[in-house]
Amino acid sequence: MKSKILLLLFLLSNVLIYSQEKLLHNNYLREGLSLNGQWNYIVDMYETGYYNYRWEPHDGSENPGAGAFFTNKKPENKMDLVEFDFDTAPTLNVPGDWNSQKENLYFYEGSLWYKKSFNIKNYNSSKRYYIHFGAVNYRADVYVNGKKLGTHKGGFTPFNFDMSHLVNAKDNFVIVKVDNKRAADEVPTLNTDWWNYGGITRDVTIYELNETFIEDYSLQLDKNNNKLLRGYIQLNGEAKANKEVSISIPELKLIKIFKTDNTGVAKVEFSVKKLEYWSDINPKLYDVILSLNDDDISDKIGFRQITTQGSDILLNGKKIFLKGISIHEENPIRGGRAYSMEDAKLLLSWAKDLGCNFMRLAHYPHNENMARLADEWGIMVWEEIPVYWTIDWKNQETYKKAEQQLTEVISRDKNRASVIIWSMANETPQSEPRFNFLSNLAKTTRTLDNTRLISAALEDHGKVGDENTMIVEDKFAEVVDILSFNQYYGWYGGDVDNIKNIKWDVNYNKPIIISEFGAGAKQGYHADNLTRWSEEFQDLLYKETLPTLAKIPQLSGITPWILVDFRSPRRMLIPQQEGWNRKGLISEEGNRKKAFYTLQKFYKELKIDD
Ligand code: GCB
Repeated sequence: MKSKILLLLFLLSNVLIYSQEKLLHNNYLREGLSLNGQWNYIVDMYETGYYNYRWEPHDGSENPGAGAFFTNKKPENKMDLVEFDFDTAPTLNVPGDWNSQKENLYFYEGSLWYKKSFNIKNYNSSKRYYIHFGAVNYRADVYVNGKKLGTHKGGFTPFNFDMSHLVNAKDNFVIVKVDNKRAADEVPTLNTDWWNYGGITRDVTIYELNETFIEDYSLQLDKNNNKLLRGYIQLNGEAKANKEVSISIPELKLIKIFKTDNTGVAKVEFSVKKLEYWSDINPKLYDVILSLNDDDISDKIGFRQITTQGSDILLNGKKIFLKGISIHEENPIRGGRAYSMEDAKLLLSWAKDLGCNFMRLAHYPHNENMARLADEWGIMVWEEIPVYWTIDWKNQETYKKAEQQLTEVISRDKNRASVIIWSMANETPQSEPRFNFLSNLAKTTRTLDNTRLISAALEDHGKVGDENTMIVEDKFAEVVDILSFNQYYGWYGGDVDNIKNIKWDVNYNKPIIISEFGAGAKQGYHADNLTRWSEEFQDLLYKETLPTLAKIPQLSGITPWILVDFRSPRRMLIPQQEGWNRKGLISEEGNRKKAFYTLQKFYKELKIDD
């Protein structure tokens, strides 16, 4: 009997995985209590705080043993044995990865426990309290006051839990077990070309909410009618059915009232007479206020249409060229994962200087500041999930993990005008299971959001018997709106001198984005332009590649690889790499390489013919 109960409890604890609440939308502009700052931590290589010595999880038991770290247990008397203490443990800053904060954690992949104590000012037992994480890489097991809230997997997307039933005004504590071990069936998988930074890498915030509150909403310009705004408002709480909710846009002198249905959802649809459209040239954002009774939340939303016609991309009906750059989520100057508005300003100001109106946020969802600032500064955005290289295509659980991350990023950024493309994957090897996997992701994306375009970074390869012709043949190219592919002629194969003779023969009447090309260069290393790793070599590759790509008739944009050198465990050549992928146009110290100016000039002189 006892073992049956234990089994049931164990199964229940597994059911809790993925059981976090629906995302609280626009946490960005809601007022909250920040839990950022110093958190105590314990490194737990052997998962001693999670499993007992029979390798059974402590949190599967009603009476977790003295070794369970999430209980925050203290010795009750001088005889008592407790082999951990958060209060005497060292601290890490949150948000922030552990690798860049502590030298001895630089290469660490494994489990690490965080703990933070908190009080809730003006605590009111009739309110609801949510704890929200911007991102934790990769798996987070979250406990409040010794009880488990749930588990989240996926290192780059937000999640939240309702912890109302567990918190009080004073002396609360939250404990998070973070595990960044890579695994073959996860997303991403074992092999990536970026640093696997572990930790609570984005903000942690507590939100105080009314019993019934606005949980989620969307407001977008209809893709076919540029005078129609559409979306929904979703309430959460006991009294969510048949409630009046309103949307107002003061600048347009407009207030609209809607009623929720039995599930707490109000469909929103109304026409507007005059609207200034968001674009890269005029990044117009409107203040939008949503109200339930006298509880308001506000947002800043831009309205625009992004469509394709033949091989053109149209922004508000006008052909555009996407002058882009690929970016990893790193602030090389501070070191480590980027997370703050200051980090976003640094990266986006470099992209602006380069002359970009577009950026590819590779290879996973970046922190929300990036899309928010892009909204304000007029930079269009490609967002991507880490379905990278060889994912476990046949595994349904792996698919669910990818779909969950996709759903979470769409949920978070669905009201950002700057975000124009959802990318499903990067450089994935072709097969039937992969086609089904990606097609299902595309299907989900279209159901969740039909106002944006779908793409994926595919690959080209040489044509048999014609070494100067490259082709892209991929069944998934039929599914996407924009055909994007990475190409490294002159770096991973082919002669830099021969780039000018290369042709791309792409038989799809769709817009093309070259989602990557590039070459590695150590900033400050000068040699003749055929010497690898020299700034001159990288510059030559850009000088040869840009005009060659420009001849592709369907070319609608490029996002060269990459804005800044970034850390990668795959790049250990000394002295050229030293743990950095050197394809950046800017070094880790912020110094511009020669090719930066070549791309800048290309963008400046680029003419778009209608
Ligand atoms: C690629 C990958 C990117 C790598 C890059 C490289 O094709 O998409 O993640 O970092 O090549 O530098 O090799």
